[in-house]
Amino acid sequence: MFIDDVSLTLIAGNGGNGVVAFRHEKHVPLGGPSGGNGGRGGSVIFIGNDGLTTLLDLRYQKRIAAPHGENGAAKNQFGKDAKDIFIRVPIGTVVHDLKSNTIIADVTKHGQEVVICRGGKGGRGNYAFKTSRVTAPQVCEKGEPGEEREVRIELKVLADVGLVGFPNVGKSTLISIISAAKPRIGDYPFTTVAPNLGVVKVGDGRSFVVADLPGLIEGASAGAGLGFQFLRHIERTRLIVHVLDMGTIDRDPYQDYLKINHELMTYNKKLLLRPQIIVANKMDLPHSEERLEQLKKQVKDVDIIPISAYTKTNLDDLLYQIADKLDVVSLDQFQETIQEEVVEYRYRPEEPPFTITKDDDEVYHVTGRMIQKFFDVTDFTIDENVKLFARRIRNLGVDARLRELGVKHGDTVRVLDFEFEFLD
Ligand SMILES: Nc1nc2c(ncn2[C@@H]2O[C@H](COP(=O)(O)OP(=O)(O)OP(=O)(O)O)[C@@H](O)[C@H]2O)c(=O)[nH]1
Ligand SMILES: [Mg+2]
Repeated sequence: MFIDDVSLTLIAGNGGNGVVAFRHEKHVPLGGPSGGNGGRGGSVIFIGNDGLTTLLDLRYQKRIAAPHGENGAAKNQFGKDAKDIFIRVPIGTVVHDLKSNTIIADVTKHGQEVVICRGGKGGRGNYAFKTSRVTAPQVCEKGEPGEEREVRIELKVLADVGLVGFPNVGKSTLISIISAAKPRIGDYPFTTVAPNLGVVKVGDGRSFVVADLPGLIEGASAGAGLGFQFLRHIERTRLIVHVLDMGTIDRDPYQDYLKINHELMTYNKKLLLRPQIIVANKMDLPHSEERLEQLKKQVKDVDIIPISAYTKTNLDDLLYQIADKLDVVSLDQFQETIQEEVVEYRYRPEEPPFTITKDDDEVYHVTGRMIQKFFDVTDFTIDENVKLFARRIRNLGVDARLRELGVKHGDTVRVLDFEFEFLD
């Protein structure tokens, strides 16, 4: 719905492989293990940056991959860790994992780092497997694969300026003449049902983004009208421009002003700390001047800018005042008045280490998080490593469980997508 929304694939680097090696010493046949560990794969990390306002940098990318870790080497040399990839994203960036359909990150602060895809750990070389009993291990691990995710990235920072006010006061009319936005405008309440965004350029070159929001009514903070969800959007704007109708006979601008502020405050007390400007609109209509004088007496602490969106009067003054106000509201100050906690979620399903099911052909099938993890780091071309894999899954309790299920020596068992003979 809003400014930006991009989908792409992010891939962390694989860990480097560990190796099997032995020191060569004269007269010592196996001079002690010396295979080093692989290095860590690079992670893909998002970092909040308040200088960015769009996801444009990501728009034309389909895939971003971090480098792999280096393999270990003989003489117990560790492979180098790969460099992480840092992707700068604007504040308000929300990252959805498309596969699990969950939100995995919500970047709300400058400098906030969120690891989106974790680099794979390096595999251990045979030096790491040396124990007092096994002095010449032949085993090593492959590096773990880096995480890969399909993500949808959405920018939720709505705008610099939010236009608020009762329905029909002229919010959409205003945005339609100060920006290129083309909202529906109508002589009846609730013409606008979803926010419209417009980029406004000021005469001196400054620019800002304005959101025209659906009108609020009394009780909006409790869910009346279209209220509640749009109050959330107001929360994400830096400056509130409060539009009042000065010309329509049956409206009392001051009461309107109080009511809307009451709704804002009920929704989030801190919203009243957000800077406001009052736009006294419809100054082309009769009696508006008297009402303006009246309003100026009633509201003393907020700037009131009289305009007519209809006759396009005094709009330049309004835009300069908005731009000046925005210049002095720091983003930090704005974030302090956001109600939500800084959230940083990662999807961690509570999966069991393994599960055993029976396939259609009556073969037992072992799958699961830990099995996959051990599988990924095993180089099955090396006998010793296959044995290590077998030992590891036995330690998880897989063999015992298979035996309970009635599997006998020599039976076929499927582990992930591969078939093994069960040796008891
Ligand atoms: N006379 C006069 N009429 C105006 C002015 N600004 C807007 N209007 C009229 O007021 C009516 C409502 O305008 P909108 O811009 O749709 O109002 P809104 O605040 O966006 O209303 P909602 O979307 O329902 O919240 C339209 O008929 C506009 O033509 C103005 O400065 N003077
Ligand atoms: Mg409107």
